[in-house]
Amino acid sequence: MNRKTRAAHRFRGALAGVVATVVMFGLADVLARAFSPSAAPLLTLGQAIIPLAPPAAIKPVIALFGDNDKLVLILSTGLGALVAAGLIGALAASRRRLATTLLLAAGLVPVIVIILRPEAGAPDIIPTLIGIGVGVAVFVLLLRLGVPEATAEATARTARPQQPDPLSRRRFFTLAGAVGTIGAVTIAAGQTVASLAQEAGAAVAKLVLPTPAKKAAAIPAAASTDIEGTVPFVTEAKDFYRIDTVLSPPVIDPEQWSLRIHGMVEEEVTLTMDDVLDLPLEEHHITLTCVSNPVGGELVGNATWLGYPVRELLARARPSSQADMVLSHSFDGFTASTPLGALTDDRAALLAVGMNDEPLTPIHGFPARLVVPGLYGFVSATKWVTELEVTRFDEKTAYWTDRGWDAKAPILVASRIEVPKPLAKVSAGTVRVGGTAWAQRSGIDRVEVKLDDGDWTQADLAEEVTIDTWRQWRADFSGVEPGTHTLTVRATDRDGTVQTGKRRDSIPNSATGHHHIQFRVE
Ligand SMILES: Nc1nc2c(c(=O)[nH]1)N[C@H]1C(S)=C(S)[C@@H](COP(=O)(O)O)O[C@H]1N2
Ligand SMILES: [Mo]
Repeated sequence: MNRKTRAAHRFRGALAGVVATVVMFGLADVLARAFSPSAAPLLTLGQAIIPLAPPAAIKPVIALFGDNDKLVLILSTGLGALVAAGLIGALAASRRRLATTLLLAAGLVPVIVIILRPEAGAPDIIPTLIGIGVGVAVFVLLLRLGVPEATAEATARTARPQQPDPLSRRRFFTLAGAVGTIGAVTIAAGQTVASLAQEAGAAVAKLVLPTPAKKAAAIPAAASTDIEGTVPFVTEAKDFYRIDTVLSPPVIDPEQWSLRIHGMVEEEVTLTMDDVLDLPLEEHHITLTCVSNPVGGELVGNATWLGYPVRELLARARPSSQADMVLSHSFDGFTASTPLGALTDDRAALLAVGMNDEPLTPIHGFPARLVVPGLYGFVSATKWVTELEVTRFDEKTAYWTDRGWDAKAPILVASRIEVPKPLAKVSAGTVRVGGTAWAQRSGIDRVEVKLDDGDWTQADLAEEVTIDTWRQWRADFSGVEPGTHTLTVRATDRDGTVQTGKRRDSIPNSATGHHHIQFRVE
């Protein structure tokens, strides 16, 4: 066989491998929806990679892709699987049996991953097994139709009947393309079914929020600068940033949920959702911030949370005087370390069940989560919270602390420019600038903006709602000349801390630096 035919056969083999794998994932994913999402091979594979990935690689991905980090992970898992399948397929041009065995073995990897999941049951592997069966069959069929067995292997088995002539190039590619398309469509269908099912959220519908015993003060109109293009003062749940380590949020039945307060306490306390809903719940406006937010970034949101003060819950359990930390545990295994003091002082640290007059959505922690003013989410805002373990910083560590992040992380004063947008074209005359600043627990005292290398100019601040909410600001610059300009912003909190201009990475306790943008005056 000449080199060129050999290469062509390798290519056909690779294509057969890729197509078979697409079919396998597609079929298994769609079938998995009938069992449980944890039976979906692509999802479980991606999920299994998260704890293996070096932390140094995770946070940059979050910083780069923000809320899309999960999509990136799933796509790269899928891409990795396809590349592997392509290589195995190419091998089939010379070693058909070995290649088929390898493909089968590779298909068993997600099966093992699924079995190893704590919540997995035997039916969970059925979709993937069926997917593998059909996928391997597709592989064998495509090889038989389009890739003649290599001479050495074929002559060794002369007893076998003569092979049929391989399909023409065009026919083979059409066939492979058609089967591949069917597989791809199944994957898309599976994803759509999954997201619809989640939206339906039967579990969410079970939870009816009571009228708050203590309403939050209404948000005054003056809290917004109303500059077109600025981020709204209240973030809707659907626009609220999302950061967590699960690919699909756990859907928890509120009737099954409970919160256990234990550890260094005099009395262990367990509450059901009915217990929580019977308590006098309070509403508070609180701005939540992610430590991974890059300077000027969008991993920050402000909502009206409904919940019960953690302070009161802890008072029932009576923490030991030796304790200095609460390790909150999530249903999914995530943990956060919060200084005990931040949960017992007078701030509105909440066991939250509502967000902007609605129950929490599954991705924001349904049925219950923590919200603690003044601390980054990774050390305080545990979603799907199930346990509060009273302990000590020198005894227990939290999820991100084990991955190189600080055990304690108070939110630093920050500000960002929202208008004009980076590289926007603005007409000559007065340039209107607007944005948001935050310094939870302290409050924003001052925001200053600088045009090019000019002096810092004080911005006008919108009304403050509470020291735990972000604050909008605006500034006008008149007589700005045509050409390219830079705007820089910095904020100062009520303790007098001026936002530092020193650039620093977000690990281990948040990025620093001044946000600046460029724009053009026409
Ligand atoms: N169970 C769980 N809770 C979690 C996390 C997580 O990974 N798992 N991430 C935390 C981080 S890093 C942040 S910034 C906030 C984000 O909350 P949001 O997704 O509702 O905006 O949730 C926190 N709570
Ligand atoms: Mo975060």
